[in-house]
Amino acid sequence: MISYQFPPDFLWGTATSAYQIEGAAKEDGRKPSVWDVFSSKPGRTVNGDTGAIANDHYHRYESDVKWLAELGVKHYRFSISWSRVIPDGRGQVNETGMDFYRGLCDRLLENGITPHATLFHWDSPQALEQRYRSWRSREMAKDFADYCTATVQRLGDRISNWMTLNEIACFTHLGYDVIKTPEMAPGSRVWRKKDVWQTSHHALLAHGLGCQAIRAASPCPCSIALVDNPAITVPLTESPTDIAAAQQAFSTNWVNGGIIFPALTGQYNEVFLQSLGREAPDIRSGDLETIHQPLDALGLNIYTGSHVRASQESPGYEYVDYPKGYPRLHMPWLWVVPESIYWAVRHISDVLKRPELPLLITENGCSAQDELTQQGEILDSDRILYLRQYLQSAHRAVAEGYPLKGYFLWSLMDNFEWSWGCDRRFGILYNDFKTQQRTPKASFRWYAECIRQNRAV
Ligand code: PNW
Repeated sequence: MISYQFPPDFLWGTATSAYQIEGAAKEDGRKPSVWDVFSSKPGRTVNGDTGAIANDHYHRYESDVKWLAELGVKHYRFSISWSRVIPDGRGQVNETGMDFYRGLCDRLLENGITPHATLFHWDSPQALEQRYRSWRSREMAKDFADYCTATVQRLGDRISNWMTLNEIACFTHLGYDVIKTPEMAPGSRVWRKKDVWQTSHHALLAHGLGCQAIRAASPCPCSIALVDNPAITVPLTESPTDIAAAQQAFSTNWVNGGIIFPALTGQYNEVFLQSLGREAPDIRSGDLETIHQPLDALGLNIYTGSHVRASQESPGYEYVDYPKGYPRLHMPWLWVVPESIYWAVRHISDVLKRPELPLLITENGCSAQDELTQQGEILDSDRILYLRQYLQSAHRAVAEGYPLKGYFLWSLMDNFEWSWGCDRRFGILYNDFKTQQRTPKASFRWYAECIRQNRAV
Protein backbone atom coordinates (compact mmCIF):
# COMPACT_ATOMS: atom_id res chain seq x y z
CA MET A 1 0.00 0.00 0.00
CA ILE A 2 1.21 3.49 -0.86
CA SER A 3 1.30 5.61 2.26
CA TYR A 4 0.88 8.98 0.45
CA GLN A 5 3.13 10.54 3.07
CA PHE A 6 4.07 14.19 2.39
CA PRO A 7 7.41 15.77 3.32
CA PRO A 8 7.55 17.19 6.87
CA ASP A 9 7.49 20.80 5.67
CA PHE A 10 4.46 20.37 3.42
CA LEU A 11 1.97 23.12 4.14
CA TRP A 12 -1.63 22.21 4.92
CA GLY A 13 -4.23 24.93 4.72
CA THR A 14 -7.71 26.00 3.87
CA ALA A 15 -9.04 29.01 1.97
CA THR A 16 -11.87 31.57 1.86
CA SER A 17 -12.45 35.00 0.32
CA ALA A 18 -13.75 38.25 1.80
CA TYR A 19 -16.97 38.83 -0.12
CA GLN A 20 -17.93 35.18 0.15
CA ILE A 21 -17.85 35.05 3.96
CA GLU A 22 -17.52 38.42 5.71
CA GLY A 23 -20.96 40.04 5.40
CA ALA A 24 -21.14 43.33 7.37
CA ALA A 25 -21.35 45.02 4.02
CA LYS A 26 -22.27 48.44 5.37
CA GLU A 27 -20.48 48.38 8.69
CA ASP A 28 -17.63 50.40 10.11
CA GLY A 29 -17.16 52.50 7.01
CA ARG A 30 -17.12 49.77 4.36
CA LYS A 31 -18.56 50.94 1.06
CA PRO A 32 -20.00 48.73 -1.72
CA SER A 33 -17.96 46.59 -4.03
CA VAL A 34 -19.11 45.68 -7.53
CA TRP A 35 -20.41 42.40 -6.07
CA ASP A 36 -22.78 44.20 -3.66
CA VAL A 37 -24.24 46.07 -6.60
CA PHE A 38 -24.31 43.15 -9.03
CA SER A 39 -25.81 40.61 -6.64
CA SER A 40 -28.59 42.95 -5.56
CA LYS A 41 -29.85 43.33 -9.14
CA PRO A 42 -32.79 41.03 -9.88
CA GLY A 43 -31.95 37.75 -11.53
CA ARG A 44 -28.19 37.89 -11.18
CA THR A 45 -27.82 35.24 -8.46
CA VAL A 46 -29.68 32.08 -7.53
CA ASN A 47 -32.56 32.99 -5.15
CA GLY A 48 -31.40 36.61 -5.25
CA ASP A 49 -28.75 35.83 -2.64
CA THR A 50 -26.13 38.48 -1.89
CA GLY A 51 -23.03 38.64 0.30
CA ALA A 52 -24.59 41.31 2.54
CA ILE A 53 -24.51 38.87 5.47
CA ALA A 54 -22.96 35.70 3.96
CA ASN A 55 -21.36 33.81 6.89
CA ASP A 56 -21.29 36.91 9.10
CA HIS A 57 -17.60 36.13 9.52
CA TYR A 58 -16.91 39.80 10.28
CA HIS A 59 -18.61 39.29 13.65
CA ARG A 60 -17.76 35.63 14.11
CA TYR A 61 -14.13 35.49 13.09
CA GLU A 62 -12.94 34.52 16.56
CA SER A 63 -15.03 31.36 16.64
CA ASP A 64 -14.09 30.65 13.00
CA VAL A 65 -10.43 30.75 13.98
CA LYS A 66 -11.27 28.20 16.68
CA TRP A 67 -12.58 25.92 13.93
CA LEU A 68 -9.32 26.38 12.03
CA ALA A 69 -7.42 25.44 15.18
CA GLU A 70 -9.59 22.38 15.68
CA LEU A 71 -9.00 21.38 12.07
CA GLY A 72 -5.29 21.60 12.77
CA VAL A 73 -4.28 23.67 9.73
CA LYS A 74 -1.15 25.74 10.15
CA HIS A 75 -1.96 27.95 7.13
CA TYR A 76 -5.04 29.96 6.23
CA ARG A 77 -5.68 31.82 2.99
CA PHE A 78 -8.25 34.63 3.12
CA SER A 79 -8.70 37.82 1.16
CA ILE A 80 -8.83 41.47 2.10
CA SER A 81 -11.78 43.55 1.03
CA TRP A 82 -10.45 46.60 -0.82
CA SER A 83 -13.63 48.61 -0.21
CA ARG A 84 -13.50 47.82 3.51
CA VAL A 85 -10.00 49.24 3.92
CA ILE A 86 -10.17 51.98 1.25
CA PRO A 87 -13.91 52.54 0.86
CA ASP A 88 -13.61 54.84 -2.18
CA GLY A 89 -11.00 52.62 -3.80
CA ARG A 90 -8.40 55.40 -3.61
CA GLY A 91 -7.47 58.01 -1.03
CA GLN A 92 -8.62 57.80 2.57
CA VAL A 93 -7.73 54.61 4.46
CA ASN A 94 -10.41 53.21 6.79
CA GLU A 95 -8.44 52.23 9.90
CA THR A 96 -11.49 50.51 11.42
CA GLY A 97 -11.57 48.23 8.39
CA MET A 98 -7.86 47.52 8.83
CA ASP A 99 -8.53 46.73 12.51
CA PHE A 100 -10.70 43.81 11.47
CA TYR A 101 -7.76 42.21 9.66
CA ARG A 102 -5.39 43.06 12.53
CA GLY A 103 -7.74 41.21 14.88
CA LEU A 104 -8.12 38.25 12.53
CA CYS A 105 -4.33 37.93 12.12
CA ASP A 106 -3.74 38.23 15.87
CA ARG A 107 -6.14 35.36 16.56
CA LEU A 108 -4.54 33.28 13.78
CA LEU A 109 -1.02 33.90 15.02
CA GLU A 110 -1.98 33.11 18.63
CA ASN A 111 -3.14 29.73 17.34
CA GLY A 112 0.05 29.11 15.37
CA ILE A 113 -1.71 29.64 12.03
CA THR A 114 0.17 31.55 9.34
CA PRO A 115 -1.95 34.09 7.43
CA HIS A 116 -1.78 34.12 3.60
CA ALA A 117 -3.62 37.19 2.33
CA THR A 118 -5.00 37.64 -1.16
CA LEU A 119 -5.30 41.33 -1.95
CA PHE A 120 -7.93 40.99 -4.66
CA HIS A 121 -10.55 38.27 -4.85
CA TRP A 122 -12.96 39.94 -7.34
CA ASP A 123 -14.58 42.58 -5.10
CA SER A 124 -13.54 45.85 -6.83
CA PRO A 125 -14.67 49.01 -5.06
CA GLN A 126 -17.88 50.24 -6.71
CA ALA A 127 -16.50 53.80 -6.45
CA LEU A 128 -13.85 52.88 -9.03
CA GLU A 129 -16.45 51.24 -11.25
CA GLN A 130 -18.29 54.56 -11.20
CA ARG A 131 -15.19 56.66 -11.60
CA TYR A 132 -13.59 54.94 -14.59
CA ARG A 133 -15.30 51.57 -15.00
CA SER A 134 -12.71 49.71 -12.94
CA TRP A 135 -10.76 47.14 -14.95
CA ARG A 136 -11.58 48.82 -18.25
CA SER A 137 -9.19 51.59 -17.22
CA ARG A 138 -5.40 51.44 -16.81
CA GLU A 139 -5.85 53.64 -13.76
CA MET A 140 -7.18 50.61 -11.89
CA ALA A 141 -3.68 49.08 -11.86
CA LYS A 142 -2.21 52.20 -10.27
CA ASP A 143 -4.97 52.39 -7.65
CA PHE A 144 -4.50 48.70 -6.89
CA ALA A 145 -0.80 49.29 -6.24
CA ASP A 146 -1.60 52.17 -3.87
CA TYR A 147 -4.08 49.94 -2.06
CA CYS A 148 -1.33 47.30 -1.74
CA THR A 149 1.05 49.88 -0.29
CA ALA A 150 -1.47 51.12 2.29
CA THR A 151 -2.39 47.58 3.31
CA VAL A 152 1.11 46.15 3.52
CA GLN A 153 2.31 49.17 5.51
CA ARG A 154 -0.39 48.46 8.09
CA LEU A 155 -0.59 44.67 8.11
CA GLY A 156 2.97 43.77 7.06
CA ASP A 157 3.96 43.24 10.69
CA ARG A 158 1.46 40.37 10.85
CA ILE A 159 1.36 39.06 7.27
CA SER A 160 4.38 38.08 5.21
CA ASN A 161 2.68 35.82 2.65
CA TRP A 162 0.92 37.93 0.02
CA MET A 163 -1.07 36.94 -3.02
CA THR A 164 -1.90 39.68 -5.51
CA LEU A 165 -4.95 38.78 -7.62
CA ASN A 166 -7.13 35.69 -7.70
CA GLU A 167 -7.97 34.08 -11.06
CA ILE A 168 -7.62 36.97 -13.49
CA ALA A 169 -9.36 35.02 -16.26
CA CYS A 170 -12.51 34.58 -14.15
CA PHE A 171 -13.24 38.12 -13.05
CA THR A 172 -12.33 39.61 -16.42
CA HIS A 173 -13.71 37.10 -18.92
CA LEU A 174 -16.76 36.29 -16.80
CA GLY A 175 -17.27 39.91 -15.72
CA TYR A 176 -17.25 41.46 -19.21
CA ASP A 177 -18.86 40.08 -22.33
CA VAL A 178 -19.68 41.19 -25.85
CA ILE A 179 -22.88 39.24 -26.38
CA LYS A 180 -24.72 38.69 -23.12
CA THR A 181 -24.81 40.05 -19.59
CA PRO A 182 -21.88 38.33 -17.91
CA GLU A 183 -22.37 36.03 -14.95
CA MET A 184 -19.97 37.90 -12.70
CA ALA A 185 -19.60 41.47 -11.46
CA PRO A 186 -19.45 44.11 -12.76
CA GLY A 187 -21.55 42.37 -15.40
CA SER A 188 -20.55 44.84 -18.12
CA ARG A 189 -21.37 44.50 -21.78
CA VAL A 190 -18.49 45.67 -23.95
CA TRP A 191 -18.24 46.37 -27.67
CA ARG A 192 -15.43 44.14 -28.73
CA LYS A 193 -13.61 41.06 -27.48
CA LYS A 194 -10.55 43.30 -27.49
CA ASP A 195 -12.12 45.26 -24.61
CA VAL A 196 -12.28 42.07 -22.54
CA TRP A 197 -8.63 41.30 -23.24
CA GLN A 198 -7.83 44.87 -22.28
CA THR A 199 -9.35 44.28 -18.83
CA SER A 200 -7.19 41.21 -18.25
CA HIS A 201 -4.13 43.12 -19.49
CA HIS A 202 -4.89 45.83 -16.91
CA ALA A 203 -5.26 43.14 -14.24
CA LEU A 204 -1.83 41.76 -15.18
CA LEU A 205 -0.41 45.27 -14.89
CA ALA A 206 -2.06 45.55 -11.47
CA HIS A 207 -0.33 42.33 -10.49
CA GLY A 208 3.06 43.69 -11.62
CA LEU A 209 2.69 47.10 -9.96
CA GLY A 210 1.23 45.37 -6.90
CA CYS A 211 4.30 43.13 -6.56
CA GLN A 212 6.57 46.17 -6.63
CA ALA A 213 4.40 48.00 -4.11
CA ILE A 214 4.27 45.04 -1.70
CA ARG A 215 8.05 44.55 -1.79
CA ALA A 216 8.66 48.24 -1.19
CA ALA A 217 6.18 48.47 1.70
CA SER A 218 6.86 45.20 3.51
CA PRO A 219 8.78 45.69 6.76
CA CYS A 220 10.32 42.22 6.47
CA PRO A 221 11.23 39.82 3.66
CA CYS A 222 7.95 38.55 2.29
CA SER A 223 6.64 36.00 -0.16
CA ILE A 224 4.59 37.22 -3.13
CA ALA A 225 2.48 34.99 -5.33
CA LEU A 226 -0.02 35.29 -8.15
CA VAL A 227 -3.03 33.00 -7.94
CA ASP A 228 -4.03 31.60 -11.30
CA ASN A 229 -6.43 29.02 -12.67
CA PRO A 230 -4.79 27.80 -15.85
CA ALA A 231 -6.71 25.45 -18.11
CA ILE A 232 -5.25 22.02 -17.36
CA THR A 233 -4.78 19.58 -20.20
CA VAL A 234 -4.39 15.98 -19.07
CA PRO A 235 -2.95 13.43 -21.50
CA LEU A 236 -5.51 10.72 -22.15
CA THR A 237 -2.82 8.09 -21.77
CA GLU A 238 0.70 8.68 -20.57
CA SER A 239 2.25 7.69 -23.88
CA PRO A 240 4.97 10.10 -25.07
CA THR A 241 2.75 11.25 -27.96
CA ASP A 242 -0.28 11.99 -25.77
CA ILE A 243 1.94 13.79 -23.27
CA ALA A 244 3.40 15.93 -26.07
CA ALA A 245 -0.14 16.62 -27.29
CA ALA A 246 -1.27 17.72 -23.81
CA GLN A 247 1.77 20.00 -23.52
CA GLN A 248 1.02 21.57 -26.88
CA ALA A 249 -2.64 22.04 -25.97
CA PHE A 250 -1.60 23.63 -22.66
CA SER A 251 0.58 26.21 -24.35
CA THR A 252 -1.89 27.12 -27.10
CA ASN A 253 -4.92 27.36 -24.82
CA TRP A 254 -6.22 30.95 -24.93
CA VAL A 255 -6.66 31.38 -21.18
CA ASN A 256 -3.10 30.23 -20.55
CA GLY A 257 -1.61 32.23 -23.41
CA GLY A 258 -3.31 35.37 -22.17
CA ILE A 259 -2.55 35.15 -18.45
CA ILE A 260 -0.03 32.71 -17.09
CA PHE A 261 2.39 32.97 -20.01
CA PRO A 262 2.83 36.76 -19.77
CA ALA A 263 2.94 36.61 -15.96
CA LEU A 264 5.67 33.95 -15.87
CA THR A 265 7.61 34.64 -19.06
CA GLY A 266 7.04 38.34 -19.77
CA GLN A 267 5.62 37.51 -23.20
CA TYR A 268 2.14 36.87 -24.44
CA ASN A 269 2.28 33.55 -26.23
CA GLU A 270 2.84 34.15 -29.99
CA VAL A 271 0.19 31.65 -31.04
CA PHE A 272 -2.20 33.39 -28.71
CA LEU A 273 -1.54 36.86 -30.13
CA GLN A 274 -1.84 35.60 -33.69
CA SER A 275 -5.14 33.91 -32.95
CA LEU A 276 -6.52 37.13 -31.44
CA GLY A 277 -5.43 39.26 -34.39
CA ARG A 278 -7.23 42.61 -34.12
CA GLU A 279 -8.83 41.54 -30.84
CA ALA A 280 -5.44 41.58 -29.08
CA PRO A 281 -5.12 44.11 -26.25
CA ASP A 282 -3.10 47.32 -26.64
CA ILE A 283 0.24 46.76 -24.95
CA ARG A 284 2.36 49.80 -24.19
CA SER A 285 6.11 49.70 -24.09
CA GLY A 286 7.32 48.59 -20.68
CA ASP A 287 4.06 46.80 -19.82
CA LEU A 288 5.48 43.32 -20.23
CA GLU A 289 8.48 44.14 -18.02
CA THR A 290 6.10 45.47 -15.36
CA ILE A 291 3.95 42.34 -15.55
CA HIS A 292 6.94 40.01 -15.39
CA GLN A 293 7.92 40.43 -11.71
CA PRO A 294 9.99 37.95 -9.76
CA LEU A 295 7.63 35.68 -7.83
CA ASP A 296 8.30 33.71 -4.67
CA ALA A 297 5.52 31.25 -5.42
CA LEU A 298 2.72 30.58 -7.83
CA GLY A 299 -0.73 29.69 -6.55
CA LEU A 300 -2.78 27.27 -8.61
CA ASN A 301 -6.53 26.86 -8.19
CA ILE A 302 -7.27 23.39 -9.51
CA TYR A 303 -10.73 21.88 -9.73
CA THR A 304 -10.93 20.06 -13.04
CA GLY A 305 -9.15 19.40 -16.32
CA SER A 306 -9.64 18.38 -19.95
CA HIS A 307 -8.44 15.22 -21.64
CA VAL A 308 -6.20 15.55 -24.68
CA ARG A 309 -4.67 13.03 -27.07
CA ALA A 310 -2.39 13.08 -30.09
CA SER A 311 -4.02 13.43 -33.48
CA GLN A 312 -2.84 12.81 -37.03
CA GLU A 313 -4.44 16.03 -38.12
CA SER A 314 -3.24 19.57 -37.57
CA PRO A 315 -2.57 20.93 -34.96
CA GLY A 316 -1.49 17.47 -33.80
CA TYR A 317 -3.69 17.19 -30.73
CA GLU A 318 -7.38 16.98 -29.94
CA TYR A 319 -9.60 17.41 -26.93
CA VAL A 320 -11.53 14.29 -25.95
CA ASP A 321 -15.09 14.54 -24.62
CA TYR A 322 -15.83 13.16 -21.16
CA PRO A 323 -17.43 9.75 -21.61
CA LYS A 324 -21.13 9.42 -20.94
CA GLY A 325 -21.67 9.00 -17.22
CA TYR A 326 -18.24 10.44 -16.34
CA PRO A 327 -18.23 11.65 -12.72
CA ARG A 328 -19.11 15.27 -12.09
CA LEU A 329 -19.89 17.00 -8.81
CA HIS A 330 -22.36 19.75 -8.04
CA MET A 331 -21.35 22.42 -10.58
CA PRO A 332 -21.80 22.31 -14.35
CA TRP A 333 -18.03 22.48 -14.85
CA LEU A 334 -16.92 20.24 -11.98
CA TRP A 335 -15.73 17.13 -13.84
CA VAL A 336 -13.68 14.95 -11.54
CA VAL A 337 -10.18 14.91 -13.00
CA PRO A 338 -7.78 14.29 -10.11
CA GLU A 339 -4.79 14.00 -12.47
CA SER A 340 -5.18 17.74 -13.15
CA ILE A 341 -3.17 18.60 -10.03
CA TYR A 342 -0.21 16.52 -11.15
CA TRP A 343 -0.33 17.83 -14.71
CA ALA A 344 -0.79 21.44 -13.63
CA VAL A 345 2.43 21.18 -11.65
CA ARG A 346 4.27 19.33 -14.40
CA HIS A 347 3.18 21.73 -17.17
CA ILE A 348 4.44 24.75 -15.18
CA SER A 349 7.77 23.03 -14.89
CA ASP A 350 8.09 21.53 -18.38
CA VAL A 351 6.03 23.78 -20.66
CA LEU A 352 6.57 27.11 -18.93
CA LYS A 353 10.11 26.03 -18.08
CA ARG A 354 9.94 27.16 -14.46
CA PRO A 355 11.10 24.00 -12.66
CA GLU A 356 12.41 26.03 -9.71
CA LEU A 357 9.27 28.05 -8.95
CA PRO A 358 7.63 26.98 -5.66
CA LEU A 359 4.00 26.02 -6.27
CA LEU A 360 1.01 25.99 -3.98
CA ILE A 361 -2.39 24.53 -4.64
CA THR A 362 -4.23 27.62 -3.39
CA GLU A 363 -7.69 26.10 -4.01
CA ASN A 364 -9.05 22.63 -4.53
CA GLY A 365 -12.42 21.35 -3.44
CA CYS A 366 -15.92 20.64 -4.59
CA SER A 367 -19.55 21.37 -3.96
CA ALA A 368 -21.67 18.37 -3.22
CA GLN A 369 -25.33 17.80 -2.42
CA ASP A 370 -24.77 17.76 1.31
CA GLU A 371 -27.70 16.71 3.44
CA LEU A 372 -28.09 16.73 7.18
CA THR A 373 -29.01 13.31 8.55
CA GLN A 374 -31.53 13.06 11.36
CA GLN A 375 -28.61 12.91 13.74
CA GLY A 376 -27.44 16.27 12.38
CA GLU A 377 -24.43 14.83 10.55
CA ILE A 378 -23.27 15.43 6.99
CA LEU A 379 -21.78 12.27 5.56
CA ASP A 380 -20.13 13.76 2.48
CA SER A 381 -18.28 10.71 1.20
CA ASP A 382 -18.33 12.10 -2.34
CA ARG A 383 -16.32 15.11 -1.18
CA ILE A 384 -13.89 12.92 0.76
CA LEU A 385 -13.34 10.68 -2.26
CA TYR A 386 -12.84 13.72 -4.53
CA LEU A 387 -10.34 15.35 -2.17
CA ARG A 388 -8.52 12.12 -1.47
CA GLN A 389 -7.90 11.44 -5.15
CA TYR A 390 -6.72 15.00 -5.80
CA LEU A 391 -4.37 14.77 -2.81
CA GLN A 392 -2.95 11.51 -4.16
CA SER A 393 -2.29 13.33 -7.42
CA ALA A 394 -0.55 16.12 -5.48
CA HIS A 395 1.47 13.46 -3.73
CA ARG A 396 2.61 12.04 -7.05
CA ALA A 397 3.93 15.47 -8.08
CA VAL A 398 5.83 15.81 -4.81
CA ALA A 399 7.16 12.25 -4.98
CA GLU A 400 8.53 12.91 -8.48
CA GLY A 401 10.42 15.92 -7.17
CA TYR A 402 8.30 18.80 -8.47
CA PRO A 403 8.33 21.84 -6.17
CA LEU A 404 4.77 21.58 -4.88
CA LYS A 405 4.96 23.01 -1.38
CA GLY A 406 1.42 23.09 -0.05
CA TYR A 407 -2.29 22.63 -0.40
CA PHE A 408 -5.23 24.86 0.60
CA LEU A 409 -8.62 23.20 0.63
CA TRP A 410 -11.52 25.30 -0.73
CA SER A 411 -13.30 25.96 1.47
CA LEU A 412 -13.34 26.18 5.25
CA MET A 413 -17.13 26.59 5.21
CA ASP A 414 -20.10 26.76 2.85
CA ASN A 415 -20.32 30.36 1.67
CA PHE A 416 -21.68 32.80 -0.90
CA GLU A 417 -20.77 31.03 -4.13
CA TRP A 418 -20.97 34.08 -6.45
CA SER A 419 -23.78 33.87 -8.98
CA TRP A 420 -24.84 30.56 -7.44
CA GLY A 421 -25.57 32.34 -4.18
CA CYS A 422 -25.73 30.05 -1.14
CA ASP A 423 -27.08 27.23 -3.29
CA ARG A 424 -23.74 25.48 -3.80
CA ARG A 425 -21.81 24.19 -0.81
CA PHE A 426 -18.00 23.92 -1.03
CA GLY A 427 -17.33 23.85 2.73
CA ILE A 428 -15.99 21.20 5.04
CA LEU A 429 -17.99 23.05 7.70
CA TYR A 430 -21.70 23.03 6.94
CA ASN A 431 -23.24 26.47 7.38
CA ASP A 432 -26.83 27.08 8.33
CA PHE A 433 -27.38 30.51 6.75
CA LYS A 434 -30.34 31.26 9.06
CA THR A 435 -28.63 30.59 12.39
CA GLN A 436 -25.00 30.83 11.23
CA GLN A 437 -24.33 27.59 13.02
CA ARG A 438 -21.29 25.76 11.65
CA THR A 439 -21.31 21.95 11.74
CA PRO A 440 -18.28 19.88 10.78
CA LYS A 441 -18.97 17.52 7.88
CA ALA A 442 -17.35 14.09 7.75
CA SER A 443 -14.81 15.66 5.36
CA PHE A 444 -13.72 18.05 8.14
CA ARG A 445 -12.80 15.11 10.38
CA TRP A 446 -11.13 13.33 7.48
CA TYR A 447 -9.05 16.38 6.51
CA ALA A 448 -8.04 16.92 10.13
CA GLU A 449 -6.67 13.38 10.16
CA CYS A 450 -4.76 13.95 6.89
CA ILE A 451 -3.13 16.99 8.46
CA ARG A 452 -2.35 15.16 11.69
CA GLN A 453 -0.73 12.25 9.84
CA ASN A 454 0.73 14.44 7.07
CA ARG A 455 -0.65 12.17 4.38
CA ALA A 456 -3.73 11.45 2.30
CA VAL A 457 -5.42 8.97 4.63
C1 PNW B 1 -12.93 29.69 -7.80
N1 PNW B 1 -14.32 26.98 -13.54
O1 PNW B 1 -13.59 30.04 -8.95
C2 PNW B 1 -12.90 30.94 -6.93
O2 PNW B 1 -11.60 31.40 -6.68
C3 PNW B 1 -13.68 30.81 -5.65
O3 PNW B 1 -13.98 32.09 -5.16
C4 PNW B 1 -14.90 29.97 -5.86
O4 PNW B 1 -15.75 29.96 -4.76
C5 PNW B 1 -14.43 28.57 -6.21
O5 PNW B 1 -13.53 28.56 -7.29
C6 PNW B 1 -15.56 27.60 -6.51
O6 PNW B 1 -16.27 27.98 -7.65
C7 PNW B 1 -13.77 29.23 -10.05
O7 PNW B 1 -15.23 27.29 -14.34
C8 PNW B 1 -14.77 29.57 -10.95
O8 PNW B 1 -13.56 26.01 -13.78
C9 PNW B 1 -14.96 28.83 -12.10
C10 PNW B 1 -14.13 27.75 -12.38
C11 PNW B 1 -13.12 27.42 -11.47
C12 PNW B 1 -12.95 28.17 -10.33
